[in-house]
Amino acid sequence: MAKNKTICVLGLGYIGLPTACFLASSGYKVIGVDLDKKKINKLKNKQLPFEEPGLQKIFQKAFKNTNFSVEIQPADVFIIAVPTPITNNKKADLRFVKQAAGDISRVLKNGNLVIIESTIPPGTAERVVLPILKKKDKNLQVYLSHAPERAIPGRTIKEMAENDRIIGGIDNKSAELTKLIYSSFVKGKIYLTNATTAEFVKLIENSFRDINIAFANELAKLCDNIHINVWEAIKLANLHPRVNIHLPGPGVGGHCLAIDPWFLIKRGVNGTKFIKLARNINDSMPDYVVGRVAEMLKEIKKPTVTILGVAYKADVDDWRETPALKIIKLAKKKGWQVEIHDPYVNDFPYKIEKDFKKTTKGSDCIVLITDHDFYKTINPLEIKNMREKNIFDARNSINEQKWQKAGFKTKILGKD
Ligand code: SAJ
Repeated sequence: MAKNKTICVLGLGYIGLPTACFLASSGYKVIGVDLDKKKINKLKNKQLPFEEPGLQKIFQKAFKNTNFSVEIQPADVFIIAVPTPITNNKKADLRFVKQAAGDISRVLKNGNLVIIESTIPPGTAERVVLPILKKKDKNLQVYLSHAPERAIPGRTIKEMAENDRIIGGIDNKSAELTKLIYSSFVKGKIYLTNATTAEFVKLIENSFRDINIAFANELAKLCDNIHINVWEAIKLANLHPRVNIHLPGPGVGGHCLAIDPWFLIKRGVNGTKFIKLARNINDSMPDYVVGRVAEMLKEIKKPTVTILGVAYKADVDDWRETPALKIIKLAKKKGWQVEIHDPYVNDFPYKIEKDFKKTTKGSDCIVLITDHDFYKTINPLEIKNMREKNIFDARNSINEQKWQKAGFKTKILGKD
């Protein structure tokens, strides 16, 4: 597709914004649309609304080819990159996708291409989005595809350019046209299929990882019972050429693994027992962590705990679906006083202290939830203001000997 075409990207979040930047810096005219006025104003002022390694560089390169707006505008190609949350009863909440499709339908012209990046349940492009796009005119020629993203937060820019991609069209031409757009910046291979298969593939990728982590979490619980070290056991098992067990932790967070498997679970004819079981195991981890910490604190009346890290994973500022939130709520329910530290996260439901030393004052236990690199720089010898020196590490991130030498009683998840 000629680079003089205009591409309108709806939703300027962790995926939409980098995608818009990649397309604009490879020569397309891009209109970035987001309902958040504050975000649009920031972008217009050349400021990024969130941090991601490498984003600043492509944002600067893209700026001259990009317009930011809260209003949809006519274009040749539309990319939907809005969130798909889950409802309270764990069904895909397609509100934002439907709204984006409705907005596009107002400006859609014959021969336009619509690409859905947002993660959606199988069949959504054909059965939900297409009818909305054609609502006004059933005879309108619309090309429609699903091009699910595969980039991991923290490495989004690198992976968006380098990973292979799957593109599924409602017909061959839709898939081919989408491939042309993405090959302007994707260096990996692009494989074409139909829209429903692409929707399914995205969901099984994330479910695979969720199930693998659930297995690791179950192993951690087992090892606590058998009194061996799960981290060592997994490392040794992974030396087998066909074994690749993921790592245990305080639970699975983020906007992908904690949500996407539900889109499959809800479609199972007789229930998708395996995927659901994995979700339940991972969701049980915050409770398990609090139980282990409670064992450490059983002699202490009205304990104070210091939570280190509320981001859903290391070195990001994203706390969506973070297990830390459940852990904090459970700790408070037990009557513990909770102090919270995170070097990156802001706008959290609870107060986050940025000065690490303040959070350990009078504390009875440090509970390390997110293994930010920052925490590896802490010298335990310098922590002198705690009431009791305990640390529970849910990520196997600390140097245990160093902390023990500094007088700490240590416990590591799965290493009892
Ligand atoms: N986690 C573990 N143990 C592990 C790996 C991760 O407990 O061994 C936890 C993390 O701490 C975090 C959660 O799982 O709480 C998810 O983190 P992640 O790094 O596994 O994945 P995300 O959610 O950041 O990104 C995933 C990726 N999917 C896969 O690797 C299959 C990414 O490629 C997708 O693009 C992204 O979901 C998405 O947007 O769907």
